[in-house]
Parts: sequence; structure tokens; C-alpha cells
Amino acid sequence: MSEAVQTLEGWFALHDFRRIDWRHWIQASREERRNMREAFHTLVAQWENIEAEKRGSTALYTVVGQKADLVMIHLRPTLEDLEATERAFDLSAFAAVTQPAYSYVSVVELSNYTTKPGTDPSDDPAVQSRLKPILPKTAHVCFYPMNKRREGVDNWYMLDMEQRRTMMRSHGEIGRRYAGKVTQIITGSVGLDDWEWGVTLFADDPITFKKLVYEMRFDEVSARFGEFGRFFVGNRLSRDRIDVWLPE
Ligand code: 76R
Repeated sequence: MSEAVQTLEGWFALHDFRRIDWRHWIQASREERRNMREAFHTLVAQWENIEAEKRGSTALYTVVGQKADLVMIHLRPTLEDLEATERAFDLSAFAAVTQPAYSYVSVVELSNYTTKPGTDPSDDPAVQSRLKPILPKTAHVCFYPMNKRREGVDNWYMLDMEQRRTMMRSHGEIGRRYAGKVTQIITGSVGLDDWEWGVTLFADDPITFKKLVYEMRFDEVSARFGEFGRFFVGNRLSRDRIDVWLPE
């Protein structure tokens, strides 16, 4: 058996994608629309408090294209907290105009591929803050789930640790060339959802997503082993933009 990679887990993640029933929104009375919008503002204010108290983090983006209209990315300490967050949304007046579009459950993950052998990364405060990150407030987000292939000679899980470590080093080097332009949050979902990881990328320039993901396609670990789910891309839904996005 190949040596398993060691992972550290942090906050749990829910990527909660919703569709908005805009017809329903338009047909509602002005007062109903105000109530629904107010209900959404109330939730957002609660999520901001949780983030200020470092009990989790939430990022809101509107989704471009027909796969969804809104994504709420929640990080929380436990699965119970995530479920409560989802339920509070479902019970709010705003949820009446939303329908589920997609969801992804995972947990923030760091692996020991690039840590020095013999050191304990969990002692490092920088590692602790990467496990419980405050989500960036960039203009754009990109999310997709992915697997590492298990087919014939391209079976990631049959490679020995050293081969995987070498490939992950090269992967990390490409990634680091985008330092300051992209923040990646890798969440592991083996045993939790349909794919093995969720990849969430944050950037102010959406072209950076295209350049980074394309460059990685030529790198061995993505070229041979990467299998990808659907891609979602979004624009930041700031507090100020909510009233424009949900017009009276
Ligand atoms: O050196 C370090 O501290 C971190 C190195 C690193 C690891 C271990 C790293 C760096 N990643 C790691 C793990 Mn990544 N990453 C992806 C994708 O589209 C594709 O082809 C792949 C999707 C992108 C775009 C990306 C970006 N990474 C992982 C894992 C877990 C693998 C495992 O355990 O087997 C996956 C699935 C994955 C996928 N990666 C970086 C980036 C970027 C921008 C970096 C550098 C920034 C950073 O250090 O955080």
C-alpha cells in the first residue's frame, strides 16, 4: 500500500447555490419585496457578526450564467453549525423566492506534501489561520469540484509518496506565481460529497482564473490526474449591491 498523505482539517464548508425566482420577485407586492430584502439583510448582518467574532466566515457572490443566481459560501466550526446556517436561510422570508441549484459540503484541508518531513505543521500559527480562514472579499470567485484520477497507469492513489510530493511541489510553484492575484481555498470532501475536493479561487480579475487553471492543465498533476466537475463563476455581492440586485 502507498503511504497516505496526512491532512489537517479546519472549518467545515458549505457552498450553497440558489436560483432566484425573479418572476415571483416581480409579482410580489412592494411591501413583500421589502420584507424579503430586509430578511436577507438580517441574515447577512448575522454572518458578518460571526465573522467579526472569528466563529466562521461567509462570502456572497451572484453567479453568472444559468447554473445558479447566488452562492453563499459558509465556513463554520462544525457540520451542525453549517446545517443551522442553511436552515436559518431556508426559514427566512427571502428563501420564498429561492430554489436550490447546487450544494457542496467539504472541510478546509491542508496536506503535508510540501511540509518538511519530521515537523508538525499544526504547531504553526500560520497553519492554524489557513485552516480557519476569513474568506477574501475579492470582486470575483470561481468554484469547481475535482478528483484525482484512478485509471490504469494514471492512478494517483497507487503512486508512492515521493512521486506525489514531487508533482505537488511543481503544482505549488505554479500556484505561487499567482501570489497576490489569486487566493485558493482547498476543501477536502472525500466521504463528504460527490467529488474529492472543492477548489475555491478568489481574484479581482476574472481572467486570472482562466490563466491559472489553463497553466495548471499543462502541469503533470492536473494533466494526468485532474478530473473536474462543473465550474461556477461569480461577482461579489457586497452589502451595498444587495439593494440594487434585489430591486424594489
Ligand atoms: O506550498 C504550499 O503551502 C501549498 C502547496 C499546494 C498544495 C498542497 C497548493 C498550492 N495546492 C495544493 C493542494 Mn492547489 N490548486 C488546485 C487547483 O484546476 C486545476 O488544475 C486544479 C485546481 C488550483 C487552481 C490550485 C491553485 N491543490 C491542492 C489540492 C489537494 C491535492 C491533494 O492533496 O492530493 C488540490 C485538489 C489542488 C487544486 N494551488 C496552490 C493553487 C494555488 C494558486 C497555489 C499556490 C497558493 C498557495 O500556496 O496557497
